[in-house]
Amino acid sequence: MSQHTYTVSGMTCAHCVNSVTEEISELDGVTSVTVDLPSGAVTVTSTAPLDLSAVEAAVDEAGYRLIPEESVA
Ligand code: 9UX
Repeated sequence: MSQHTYTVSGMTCAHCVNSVTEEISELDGVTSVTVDLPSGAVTVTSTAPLDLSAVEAAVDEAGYRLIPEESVA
C-alpha cells in the first residue's frame, strides 16, 4: 500500500470535499481518500504510488487546485 497527503486549495464546504473525494477515488488503485477540510489536506491510500499528474487532473476535474509540494513546505 502507498499513502500520500496532498494539499488542495479552494475547498470550502462538505460538498467540495465530496467532489474531490469522488474524483480521486476513480483513479486506478485508490482504496481510500480522506480530506481535512480546514487544512485542505487530502490523504490518499492506493495499492501503488500514484502519478502526481493523475491526482492533479482529478482535483482539477473536481474544480479545485492541487498545491505543489514545494510551496506547502
Ligand atoms: Mo460548497 Mo464547494 O456550496 O466549491 S461545493 S463551497
